[in-house]
Amino acid sequence: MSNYRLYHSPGACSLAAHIAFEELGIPYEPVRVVIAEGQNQTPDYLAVNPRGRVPALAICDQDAAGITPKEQILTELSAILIYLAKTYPDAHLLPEDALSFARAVEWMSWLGATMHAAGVRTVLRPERFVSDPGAAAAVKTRGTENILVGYADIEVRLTGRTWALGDHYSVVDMYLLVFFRWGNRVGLPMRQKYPNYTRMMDAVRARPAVQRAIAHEGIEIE
Ligand SMILES: N[C@@H](CCC(=O)N[C@@H](CS)C(=O)NCC(=O)O)C(=O)O
Repeated sequence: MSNYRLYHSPGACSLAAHIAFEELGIPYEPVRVVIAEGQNQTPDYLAVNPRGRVPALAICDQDAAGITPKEQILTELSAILIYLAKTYPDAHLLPEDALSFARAVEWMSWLGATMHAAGVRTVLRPERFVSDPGAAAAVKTRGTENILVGYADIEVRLTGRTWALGDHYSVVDMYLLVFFRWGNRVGLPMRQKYPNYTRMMDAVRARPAVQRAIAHEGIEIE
């Protein structure tokens, strides 16, 4: 029995956690919760994560005697990525020194809050931001303008870098792949418009662990 169950939906932000598990090569059980089919709102899944969101990670530790299984649920992608990187430091999925670690948190906070919650979501789910259905199109238009500013910011920040944090591949690169895919999904010409971002994501996609996660989810990046 593995110690972990990762609840994920194909192509959702949970892809980054899925990749992290594949990179670590540790046993885990991926559990598919297909958002497009409403599986994130079933009583069974709401018992796991009452927020009805993915990813969620079930961590099944044994007590000191190794007998009684105890289970904890960790939500929020950034928290899960940090937990995995800290639990398996030999994989070097996050830097040790304070400033570089903070730089990773800076990236993930901005991706999660600005680019995801206040950005791509306004484009993919504008109806959630207004009660008047007639206003949804305007939310989507403004949201698209906002994410274009965000993608331009990413492109500038990745200039001249091998990976987002510099010389070392990290969970931030996995998280960035989610947004590269979403950019394509909302119709942005990612490959033409963002060459630095594309070059880095090509390197991420060349990794066998990333290819396994993508194949397992059955998704396309472009
Ligand atoms: N802040 C959360 C956001 C999680 C989230 O919203 N995940 C999306 C998938 S990318 C989801 O579960 N959406 C389901 C819904 O909005 O109903 C995190 O970073 O984990």
